[in-house]
Amino acid sequence: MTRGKFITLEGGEGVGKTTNVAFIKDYLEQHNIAVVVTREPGGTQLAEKIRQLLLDTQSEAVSEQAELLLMFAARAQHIKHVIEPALVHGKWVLCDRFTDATYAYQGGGRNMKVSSIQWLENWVQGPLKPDLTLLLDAPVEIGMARVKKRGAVDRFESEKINFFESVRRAYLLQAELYPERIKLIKANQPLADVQRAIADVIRILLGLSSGLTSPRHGGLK
Ligand code: T5A
Repeated sequence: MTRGKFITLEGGEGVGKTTNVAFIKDYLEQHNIAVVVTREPGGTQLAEKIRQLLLDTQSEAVSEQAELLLMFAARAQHIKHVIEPALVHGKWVLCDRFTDATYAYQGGGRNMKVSSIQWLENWVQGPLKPDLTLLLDAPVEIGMARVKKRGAVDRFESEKINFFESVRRAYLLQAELYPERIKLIKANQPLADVQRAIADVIRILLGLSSGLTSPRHGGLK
């Protein structure tokens, strides 16, 4: 059986990851692809409990090391019980955030050593890497305004603007380092334009397009 593809969606707070996961799922299913939609931190019972601990604003102060290790503990569980089994069975996995988020938030936002993240990535993931990552990018204030409209904020969303600027810079650095895998989508445009740009990229992965992006959409770097 042909192994499925692993697609991740990344970006700062409120850039539209969850909205567009639903769009991509529909798009792939229209092309008769079986898709498993999941998210990080989370995706299994245990990993969802870890997510609650990580996002909870009431808990005691979380040390940076504990935060990093909890992210990878959840990821180890998620890979073993959800991601790998789906890929092996030929399903495509569509994941709302993955390890690029760790480079962005713990590496960029918390200023933790990239070498520690790399070590954990190699240990937990082995050779597993996404086949495609869509990085939705928008100025921090746009994403935060969308998040605040939604109501209560979680532990990460309560951080200061500088934290999110560092997260954004770290994401853009990841995109520069891995241009083959990470495709940058401008998220501060109307949703229909964002989704046209996403569809352009997905078509390439499906082998339905020559790889040329319509300049009209201007969303793919
Ligand atoms: N984290 C995670 C780490 O620190 N390290 C890690 O390794 C990992 C994996 C998880 C938190 O954990 C941290 C990062 C996060 O802080 P989360 O829920 O996955 O939290 O992430 P959030 O960014 O908080 O998710 P959000 O749901 O807030 O944002 P989304 O999914 O990007 O945005 P979405 O789709 O919910 O859209 C927000 C609003 O904007 C509208 C939508 O309709 C919605 O109302 N919208 C648009 N409006 C106008 N124009 C557009 N183009 C729009 N696109 C969406």
